[in-house]
Amino acid sequence: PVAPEEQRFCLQEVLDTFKLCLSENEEVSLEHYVAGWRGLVKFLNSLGSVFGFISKDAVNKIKILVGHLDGENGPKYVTVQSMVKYELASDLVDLTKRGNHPESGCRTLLRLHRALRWLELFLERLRTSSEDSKTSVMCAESYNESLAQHHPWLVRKAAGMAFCVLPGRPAFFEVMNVGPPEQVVAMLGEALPLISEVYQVTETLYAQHNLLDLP
Ligand code: 1PX
Repeated sequence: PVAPEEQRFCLQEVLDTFKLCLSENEEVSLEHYVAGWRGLVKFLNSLGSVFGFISKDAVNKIKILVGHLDGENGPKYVTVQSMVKYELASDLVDLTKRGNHPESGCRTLLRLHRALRWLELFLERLRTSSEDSKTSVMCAESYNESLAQHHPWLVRKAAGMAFCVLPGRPAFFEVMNVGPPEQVVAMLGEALPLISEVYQVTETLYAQHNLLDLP
């Protein structure tokens, strides 16, 4: 049985949230960034409980960021730019080794930022894939080129095992609920430049402040 239309998850809507992230002056809205991740987690959960350990970590990080947004210094967390400025100026970031600020916005967002690079690579592979391409292979290749470099052996191993049970391309496109494959490809073509831009703006900001290796 198919769920009523309004309750069905649609990946297009999720990717659209990333559109809202960037303001005209190239600032990244933390609220929309977090909303985008919430949607992605929902999608991941719909793929099955094997991915639970991945979505759990993402949910954790989302919660930390929401905590900052809703906290007494919430206004400082409106954009990623203001967050970086505020946390650095107030010594709220562990810069070289883990210490008093294991839940800084900067280090927490960095983990999601690295995962966004995985998403970019994976979606690009999906977009240009052919009918007989394997989602598990595309996912693993994207992971190895990005996130894996920041993960210890055990996490890489567990991730690799989870990738193996990803549904095949037709079923995967189905869950995305965007329409026929041609429409999925078109949607990805529109969404990807926006995701790339959010990634690049954040990457440049973090590089400028030497924050790309936060413990
Ligand atoms: C059409 C495609 C849409 C797919 C949407 C899928 C959304 C995936 C969301 C993944 C979020 C992963 C966040 C991981 C953050 C992270 O790197 N955390 C590690 C480091 O954090 P720490 O606080 O310890 O410094 C943490 O150790 C992570 C543990 C969990 C394992 C992470 C494996 C990541 C694999 C990412 C690929 C997802 C595969 C989804 C298949 C569609």
